[in-house]
Amino acid sequence: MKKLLMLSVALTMSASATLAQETTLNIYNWSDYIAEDTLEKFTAETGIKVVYDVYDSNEVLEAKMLTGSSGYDIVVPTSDFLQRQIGAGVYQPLDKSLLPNLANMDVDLMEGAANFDPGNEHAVIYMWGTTGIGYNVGMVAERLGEDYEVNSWDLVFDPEIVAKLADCGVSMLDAPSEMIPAAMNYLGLDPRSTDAADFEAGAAHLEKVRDSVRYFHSSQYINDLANGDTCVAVGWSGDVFQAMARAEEAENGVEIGYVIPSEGALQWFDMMAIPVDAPNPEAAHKFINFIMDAQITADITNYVWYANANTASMPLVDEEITSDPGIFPTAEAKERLWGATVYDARTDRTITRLWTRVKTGQ
Ligand code: SPD
Repeated sequence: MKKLLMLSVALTMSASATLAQETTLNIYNWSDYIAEDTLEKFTAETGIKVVYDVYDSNEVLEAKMLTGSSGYDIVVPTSDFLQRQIGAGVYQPLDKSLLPNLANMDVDLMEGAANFDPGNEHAVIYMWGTTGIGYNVGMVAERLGEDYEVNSWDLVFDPEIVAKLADCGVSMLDAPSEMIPAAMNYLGLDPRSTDAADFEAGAAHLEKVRDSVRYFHSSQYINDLANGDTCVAVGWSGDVFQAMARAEEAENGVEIGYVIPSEGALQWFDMMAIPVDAPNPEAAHKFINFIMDAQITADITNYVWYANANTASMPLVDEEITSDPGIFPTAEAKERLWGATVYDARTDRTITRLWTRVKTGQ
């Protein structure tokens, strides 16, 4: 009898291990946005295999989500895109009973995210950051003078200044809903405006500096800044810090700075969400809960240099990161940050059309 019981326990165990191993979780996340060992740890803990794809643009993710049947279980849209996609019925409500680690999350930041997803019904903050300017300290000083203080959008939006930097390589994000409002803000207009005339003005200003921009791309600048192949990039906070870290590791003499310009900048939240047609929502909930573990989130922040919204993780995050105002902005800098506007389809089309004109001149 005892032997029979042991056999049945052994069979049950191996059956559930096989079942777990057969389960695959399909994740679609931003590039350069996870620690080296996160997925390995998740598989070791749950037995769930992960297939992990990356993108570097909300527009690319949105196109896939609106088409449907993406096959993904977890995706990570930015909060403004998330809101529009929730409206289109793209995401399923979270089952919070499967997410006990929600207790680790920062209440204020989750409340901020709830502006885009009332009650945080569909998504949890993955990481957050700002869109500012990364620059090569030496190359910029060579061209603008040792005393030039980099603290303004002038660096990329003043046609005379950016022209002096064109030879060492200036890049901008290929992100129309960020670049055009940043230019509007520089002109003294409300970056959250949805007035077509304001978008026209922002785009027209970008056209004035277009000839000084080497490329528009949203991930290539990390390596280019790190290697000294470009000298200025409008970029996302953590990505610029990753460039700094890569340069330091390479010991190539490249020194990189990141600034949240004095005129203000966009603050954004990237959100983990489960598509309505996800093949494996149960495993997706397990993954979201796993990411909200204090140590796992701290490991990610320590690797990708992005701020997280997990209060319990903070004591485990390197002090070099928690004390850096480029990653966790000061209260004074926070006053100058603006949140993204959710655009309706018509406004979105206007922005896309203007962006083509900025990039191609047509
Ligand atoms: N390499 C990770 C980049 C994450 C950027 N998130 C997008 C923010 C859009 N406002």
